[in-house]
Order: sequence, then structure tokens, then C-alpha cells
Amino acid sequence: MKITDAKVFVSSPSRNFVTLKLITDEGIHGLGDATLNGREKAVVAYLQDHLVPCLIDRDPFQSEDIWQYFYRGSYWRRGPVTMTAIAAIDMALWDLKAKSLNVPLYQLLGGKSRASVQVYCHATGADIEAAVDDVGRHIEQGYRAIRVQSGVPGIAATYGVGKQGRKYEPAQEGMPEECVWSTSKYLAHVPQLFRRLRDVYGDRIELLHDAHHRLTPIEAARLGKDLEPFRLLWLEDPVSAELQEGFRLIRRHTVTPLAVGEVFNSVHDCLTLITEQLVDYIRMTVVHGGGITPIMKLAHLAEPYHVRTGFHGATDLSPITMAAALHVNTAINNFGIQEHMPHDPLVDPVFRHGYTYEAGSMLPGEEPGLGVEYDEALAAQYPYRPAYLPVNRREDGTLWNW
Ligand code: EZ4
Ligand code: CO
Repeated sequence: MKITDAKVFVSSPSRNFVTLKLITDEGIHGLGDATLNGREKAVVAYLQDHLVPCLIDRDPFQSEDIWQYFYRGSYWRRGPVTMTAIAAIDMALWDLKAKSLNVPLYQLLGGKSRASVQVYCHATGADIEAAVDDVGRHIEQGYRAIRVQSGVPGIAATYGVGKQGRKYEPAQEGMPEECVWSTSKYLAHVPQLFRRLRDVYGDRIELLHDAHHRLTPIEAARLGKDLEPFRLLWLEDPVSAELQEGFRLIRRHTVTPLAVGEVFNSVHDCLTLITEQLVDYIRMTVVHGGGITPIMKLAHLAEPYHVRTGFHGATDLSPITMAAALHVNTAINNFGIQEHMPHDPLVDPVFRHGYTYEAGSMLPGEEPGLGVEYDEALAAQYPYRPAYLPVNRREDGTLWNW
């Protein structure tokens, strides 16, 4: 079999997605997600101008060699644009191979290690009571693990909390919105939210919280300590993790489990974190971490260090990435939990998928390959619209972590 053509699609059913389709001389095709929130067109150019021409006539079964060719062969390694582009190709190759062997992808990754994949959802509210109510609604939908974010008194807009009671979307059309942040107000507020949640719901559910990289290590240590009585499943992204050693300081002070990695794109972003057992869950995703090939290696590396997976699963990852994550999660031993932020109803008809949700868990489905089909005609009805994540400033105007 040979790769004869590749197409890159940009479509915006409710939000922007970049999709790669690899076509072969045997009529089978493979799909990959190439979406990098707010930097979509950079990945499109990287794929179209630099990678796709090198793919033509290659054997699509050689996924390891093709991955190494683009990673090692380019001289310029790593970085989110590069690794998202390589990831799209790698996903499409695995999809192609599993389709041509007529098996669901998880069979090629080790087969079934579990009956289903436990997921956690997002509950949010403008204030504590609204967040408590939203948690109740999600418990009714069957979720047994819930990430909770609420508005902080004195901060006008809190990232991760929807406006006017709507669901939040991790990008807004037009130029980036600018928000104001106060660490002291946030640190005083979050323990009150979780105290109230445990008062209302007891131990019936697992609770998670995302600090969105906004703290310093000592502030994160304080938050982790203050949250200990409420036994979180994890505290996510307590600090921006360019300085992996910063987690040593957090770890020294708290037994609240830590998760990090949704912005990582290479094993080198988390080698210290994993080998020193500084985190409990690693969140690097298939789409931004270079594809299925390196994510499988990462999971296997993490296993002896007691680090489990907790892949990013927000709406800016297309259903192709969700499918890939579910196949990986089904096959590996050290799966922890999978994030599930359901897509807008416009998305699923464009990316028809075999994966399903039921009672707090998901299944990858039994269709050959990833189990996702892309409706090109429908997708063409939703042209690209520039959209960005918000920018964050401290109260004195200093630019702060996103
Ligand atoms: O900010 O997906 O855990 N989920 C998150 C998300 C991310 C966006 C970034 O594009 O933190 O909301
Ligand atoms: Co997050």
C-alpha cells in the first residue's frame, strides 16, 4: 500500500478544527486531528508545505519510521506546531492500518485492558451555590468524577466558568479577550468551594480542580494543603511547568494528587516529573504530544513510576483525538481517568463517531480503525473563524500566566 494524496481541512462547526486525511492507492483512508487552539493555520501550513510532500509514495504501515523521519529528520524538533502536525499524520497512519486489518485500533495497542474508560466532566458556576447545583446536574447524568470551577468574588471573569450560565468554550471569536487575575482572592476562595461540595455531596463523587497554571510553587503548595481535607482526585496545572523542578517544592508540602501536561508536546517536557514521581497523572494528549506512537511510549515510561494517564479532553480537541484517546485508554495498564467535555451538537454530524458515553464512562466502539468518519461536504459549510484563548493580567496590569 502507498500514500497517494493528503488533504488538510479547516472547519468551524461551533469552533475551529483542523483535520488531516491520508489517501492510499488501495482506496483506504486515514484521519488525524491537527487542531492547535488559536494557532490553527500554522499547523495547516506546516502540514501542507513541509510534511505532506514528503509522505507521498510512502508505505503507511511504517508508522514508527515515518514518525522518526519527521521528528529526527527535520533538525527542528519539538514545539506545539511541529508536534501537532506530526500527531495528525501518526493518528491517520494508525487509523489506516487498523482499518486495513479490519480491527478497532485498541486491538493493535495491546487489546482490551478494561471494560470501559472512566471519564470526568466539568461543572461550573458563577458562585459556589451555582457550582454546587451544576455538580448535582452532572451526577444525574451519571458522572462519578467532576472537575469544579467557580467564579471568584472580586474577579470579573474566571477562565473555565461560562458566562451568563452558559457552558464555557476554550476560545472566543475575534481578538483575545483580556481578563484580570488575583491569586490572593483565588486562594482564599477555592477551599470554601470544596468544603461546601463535600458538605453537600459527601464522598459520593470524586472531585477535581484546575488551577490553569496560575500559581507559583509555594502558592500551589498552600492550595494543595488547604484542599487536603476534601480529598481531591487531582489538582491540575498548579503551576506553569516549564520548570519541572518546581514540582519538588509542591510535593514536599502536600499529599493532594497532582496532574499536569495538557500543554506538553514531548516526553522531554515531563521526564523529571515522571522519574522523580513529582506528579500522579500525566495529561499530554495524542494531538499535541506527537500522536499515538509517542503517547504509548509515554504511558509505558510512566507505568513503573506509578504515574497514570489523565488525558486532556476539552472541546478544542476534535472527536478524532477523543477516539484516539479512548483506544489508548482501553489498551494501556496505567490508565487513570479521561477528561470529557462534550462537543457542541454541531460537531458530531461532521465527525460521525463510534465512541459512546454511558453512566460516567466511555467506550471506543468496535468499528475498524479509530471509528470516526469526516463529512467533508457538511464541514465545508462552516468556514474558519479566528478565535483565541483569553489573555490574563494581574490587577496591576502585569501580563500573567494564561
Ligand atoms: O484551557 O482546552 O482542562 N482543560 C483545560 C482547557 C484548556 C483548553 C486549551 O485550549 O484547561 O479548558
Ligand atoms: Co486544564
